[in-house]
Amino acid sequence: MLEHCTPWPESFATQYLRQGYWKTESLVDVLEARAGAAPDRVFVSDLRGNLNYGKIDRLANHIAMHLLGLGLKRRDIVLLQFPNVREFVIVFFALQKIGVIPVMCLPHHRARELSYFAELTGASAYLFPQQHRNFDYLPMARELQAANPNLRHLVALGDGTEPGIAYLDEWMTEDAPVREPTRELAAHRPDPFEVAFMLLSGGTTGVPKLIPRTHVDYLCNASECVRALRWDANTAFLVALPAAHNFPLGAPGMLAALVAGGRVAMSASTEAETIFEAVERQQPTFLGVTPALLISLLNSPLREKYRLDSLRHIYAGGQKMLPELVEQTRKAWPFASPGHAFGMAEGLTNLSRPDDPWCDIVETQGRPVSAADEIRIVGDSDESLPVGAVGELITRGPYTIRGYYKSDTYNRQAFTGDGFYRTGDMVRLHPRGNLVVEGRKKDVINRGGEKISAEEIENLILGHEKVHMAAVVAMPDAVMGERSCAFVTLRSGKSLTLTELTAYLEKKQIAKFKLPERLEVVDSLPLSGMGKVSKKDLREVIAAKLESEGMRAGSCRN
Ligand code: OOB
Repeated sequence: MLEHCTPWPESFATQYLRQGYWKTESLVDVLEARAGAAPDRVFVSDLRGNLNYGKIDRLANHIAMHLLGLGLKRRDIVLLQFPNVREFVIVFFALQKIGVIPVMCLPHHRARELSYFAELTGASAYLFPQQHRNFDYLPMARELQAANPNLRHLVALGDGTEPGIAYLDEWMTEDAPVREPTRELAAHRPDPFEVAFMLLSGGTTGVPKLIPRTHVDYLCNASECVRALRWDANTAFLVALPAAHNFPLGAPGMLAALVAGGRVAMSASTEAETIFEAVERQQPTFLGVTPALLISLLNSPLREKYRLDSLRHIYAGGQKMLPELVEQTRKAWPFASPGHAFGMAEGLTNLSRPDDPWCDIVETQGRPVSAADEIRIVGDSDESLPVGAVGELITRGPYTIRGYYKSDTYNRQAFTGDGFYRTGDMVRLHPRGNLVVEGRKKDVINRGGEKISAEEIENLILGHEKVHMAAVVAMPDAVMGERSCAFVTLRSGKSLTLTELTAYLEKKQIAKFKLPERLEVVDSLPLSGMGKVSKKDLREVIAAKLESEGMRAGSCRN
């Protein structure tokens, strides 16, 4: 396994293989098997049309040859930051074909996050869109390259003439005279037990963590989702959330669709109309969204304009979907059954099953997809709690990582001595075996499914010359579930506004969703018995304040 990653202990690996949870095959083997068996079957569709398995496989070979031509090779790490376009799928598999490991960056990551990933991994290439949601990536790419000498190659979506940039459109024509790919690529095939890509953790720490996922573990994750959801070749998953996120990527998502021999439809954005249009035109059967996105779809006046009845299932994940939202979804779209995806990039995926009793779908967040997932609900000293009690969920299994990349010290805290990942989620076991998420132990703000590490933002705020102390906490919000609120104490005689603070943070080039949406300037921060800032008290203060202002949702940015 790649250096600085934690492999599963030998005894577990042997057992997962023997029991068939791990199969000695890579993502490339699965794609090629599907392309060989049904080359004409559609794998990817978007508004530009359909691409079948054979074509995706050929294009991936073709691009892989170009990537080799650049000098990329097995175990090199690259930053991949594509939006939801067909090239995402093609380039993802092209990288897999030659064992190059992409860090799955999200389109909203900015220079600060990307630079950190590049430095940590020694990434040798950055693959990016030129423009996406009114942001110009090219200047950022140049900046990144200047700051990270390892980043030798810049590969942009589309075409262009800038020097020093490789343009993907020039590689996309299958007929260009490159050498015979299939034979040459045979020498570069990835090892199924090797890291296939790295996901990003929602993270509780000052800097985001990288999550190395191997071919065998991720294929196990995807296959177990296929089994739990009874997907088959007729399943079409609509990728509406950013494709690089674990939910649309494979839990269940695109790679589960591949395992099932099904199809993925791409929605270019999370705008309600774009999603509706994608459903009407591309006829997906399965939609995966966050509860916040689901609310925006339900609230959109445009929903009556489109035919959405190809959908059989609408699953929400990333954040708890409350019972009222489950009921509302079923009422709005009676042809589709709602469900929960309670997953994490570190591994464990819990899903509600299509045949769960209705009350379980309303009240619970589903259960682990694999019989090999071990879960425990524990108290503060890791003691098992009686059934029905609320405690922290810890887990290990054939597709849950045993350690973050290059994080030896943090790993000792995030994993138990016997390899269980501490999810930081407070859950209880429902009498019929599903899990109910009751809260969170970790210091994260979950803004509509996007995770904000309080510590990361506090550290940045503390850099402001007027700030003395800072604490970032979640405040309740009707649509997003939570938004972030910064409490600060100031240096004597200073004043600070939210606009000033966010302008300062924006200069730090962080993803926009991490910016605090409210600032509370206070004389002092409340301390807990242990002398630490009491975030519980601060959350209560801001919730009460919002309540009295009677403005839970209205005046915040979306
Ligand atoms: C998904 O993955 P991440 O890595 O962005 O976030 C994981 C965390 C969980 O530990 C939990 O705190 C929260 O997000 N979460 C949920 C939830 N789904 C995720 N909390 C309550 N209810 C849910 N349904 O968010 C993710 C990965 C795969 C599938 C779905 C979501």
